[in-house]
Amino acid sequence: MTERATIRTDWTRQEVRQIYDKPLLELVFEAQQTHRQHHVASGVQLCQLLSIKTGGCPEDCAYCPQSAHYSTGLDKNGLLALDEVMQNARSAKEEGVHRFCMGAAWREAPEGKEFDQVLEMVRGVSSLGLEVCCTLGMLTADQAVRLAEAGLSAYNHNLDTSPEFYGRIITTRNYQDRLETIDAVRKAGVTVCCGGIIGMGESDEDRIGLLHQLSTLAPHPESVPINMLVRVEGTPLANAEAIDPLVMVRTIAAARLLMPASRLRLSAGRRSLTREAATLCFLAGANSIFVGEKLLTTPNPGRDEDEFLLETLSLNPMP
Ligand code: SAM
Ligand code: DTB
Ligand code: SF4
Repeated sequence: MTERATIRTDWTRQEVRQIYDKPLLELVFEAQQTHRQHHVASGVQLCQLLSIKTGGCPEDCAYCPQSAHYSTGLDKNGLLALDEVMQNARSAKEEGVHRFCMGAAWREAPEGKEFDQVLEMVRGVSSLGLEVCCTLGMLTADQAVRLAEAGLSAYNHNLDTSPEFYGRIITTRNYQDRLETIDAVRKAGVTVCCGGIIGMGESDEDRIGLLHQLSTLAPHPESVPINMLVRVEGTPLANAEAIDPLVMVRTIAAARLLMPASRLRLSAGRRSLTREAATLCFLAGANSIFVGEKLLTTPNPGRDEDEFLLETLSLNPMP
């Protein structure tokens, strides 16, 4: 390996803008160079999602099919039983999945019996030798510690967009709430998974703002999911204008240069990317994907399709 790019958490917004605004081919080239200094170029992490509590969420996130504020025709479901979660996790493991991520449509993780059940799920999944991640909404410091003790590897909590655009997407919580949960996760010794969504009608400057926020978290989130909005009928963003896939490529490449050692996950929205666009995302530094027919509630490419893609690109799933 050649000399590694230093990892900085003191980026100015102007520096982030300069990187984001580079000519696309130059940006992707530099991102791939940095990628190779910090990662095995042919490696990809496969993650699988499971919605352990679906729908009826009190938050009003404009993109989300699970918000109780919108009628999306989604079937609601209370907390799944441990058995069902374990069955899912076992088959994910058999399919070569490396990280299993459990998501719940909560504003904040509950106290009491339900939280104890989640801790059981974390213990169970971790006992299979899988990395285990949860995304349960806001956490207290104490809940973060209890999740850590149960064996949680990572906690997903996205900043979603720039601080300026945030209020246009969500009104029931603020940016500071998000930062506080991320801080609690970090202090509990759990790795942080934090990223955002593009294609919500935000501007380049908002994407720059998001990247600036993520890349000045110290230390950087170990994993950064970049989601492309999945437009769901019934949500306020159902008719948002489709985003140019090359904006996704640009955002990933900039993220790679800003956070050289983080794992960048090409997350929601892959069904709207061609094989060629996905290839450019990998070239720009993406090295993780969600596999399986479903994300939390919306469809994802099938396993056959993904295997064909990884084989074509000679990408090897992390053991
Ligand atoms: N309720 C918890 C929370 O919001 O933190 C956890 C579950 S929530 C569904 C997890 C993440 O999924 C959100 O932060 C958002 O970034 C992403 N997400 C939700 N709906 C999406 C959509 N339609 N398209 C793309 N990403 C989406
Ligand atoms: C993340 O950033 N993307 C995943 C995971 N973290 C939890 C969720 C995507 C959800 C897409 C909409 C759905 O399937 O409900
Ligand atoms: Fe609730 Fe999370 Fe969906 Fe927002 S993104 S409505 S918090 S489930």
